[in-house]
Amino acid sequence: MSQQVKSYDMYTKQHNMHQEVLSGLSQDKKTLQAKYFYDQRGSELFEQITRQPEYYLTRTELEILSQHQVAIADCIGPVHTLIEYGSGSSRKIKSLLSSLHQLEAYMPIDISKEFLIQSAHQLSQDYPTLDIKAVCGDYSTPLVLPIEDKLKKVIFFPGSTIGNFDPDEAAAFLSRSCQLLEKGDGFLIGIDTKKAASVLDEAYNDQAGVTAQFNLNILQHINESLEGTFDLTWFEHVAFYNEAHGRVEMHLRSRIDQLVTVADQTFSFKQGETIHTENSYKYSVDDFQVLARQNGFTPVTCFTDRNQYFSVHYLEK
Ligand code: AVJ
Repeated sequence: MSQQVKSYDMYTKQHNMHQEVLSGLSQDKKTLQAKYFYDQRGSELFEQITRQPEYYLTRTELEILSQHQVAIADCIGPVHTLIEYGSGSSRKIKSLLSSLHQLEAYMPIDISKEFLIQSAHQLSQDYPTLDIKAVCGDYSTPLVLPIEDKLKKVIFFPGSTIGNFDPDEAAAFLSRSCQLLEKGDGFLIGIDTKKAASVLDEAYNDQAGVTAQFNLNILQHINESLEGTFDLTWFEHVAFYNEAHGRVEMHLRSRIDQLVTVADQTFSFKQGETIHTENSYKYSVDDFQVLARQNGFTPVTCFTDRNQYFSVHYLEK
């Protein structure tokens, strides 16, 4: 194991998950938070989603990052520490690690611990002089990070993952991130744009059924972590673009009337009733720049692909 990877565990999964899952399932309209997709299997399934032909997001973002690699590095300028929220497999960071000026340290943050640590060690092989601090944490809540204030920092938040937050949560998240930064520090964020419903519907309903497996896996994760009795064969994947709200919604629909127990609490499902498992909000370039300005940032540049399917914004505090 390499010396250059340090890890920090700042996530108390059992406690939070127990309370949040039970309260979500007790609502009139049952919900689960999207972060509970990401156990080891869920992180692997998400990796597979990113390789599906219909799921244009990751491919397009990678293309933007590599095409504009030099412009992005120049626009950011010298930077000491790069922080990444939801680093997953750390696949997107590579073009930045290679091109940013004077980078010394990389801090990947993810909720999926083993996946995070594996990825950090793998990355250290390719970047042997980089100081890597892997933080297992839930960035949807306030986090105190092991960083030094005076050195220039950039936060990287790719994948349009901010789209999983409702607009008011996204605003709170941006303003919390801004407080973590000093004047002159930056925020590089990937945002999926609004587009034809058919393109979005296909992206979240791939032919191979990987997104369906990913969605259902949240029930398996609950079964394993909270002694749940979900039978995955009695739920089905539903995903569609809700144009009025500018978001893709994912649900799990009960195929029958049934009872399910989680951590000694029993929940009843009517046939056709759904658990809302994810929102994935889409933002036009202007929408997002307004949101950024309202929460302490100055938009500097926005990079997109030729179809304007995806955008990467650089913001400064
Ligand atoms: C990782 C949150 C960006 O919302 O597109 C992929 C997760 N859900 N397919 C997204 C996801 C269904 C993804 N994010």
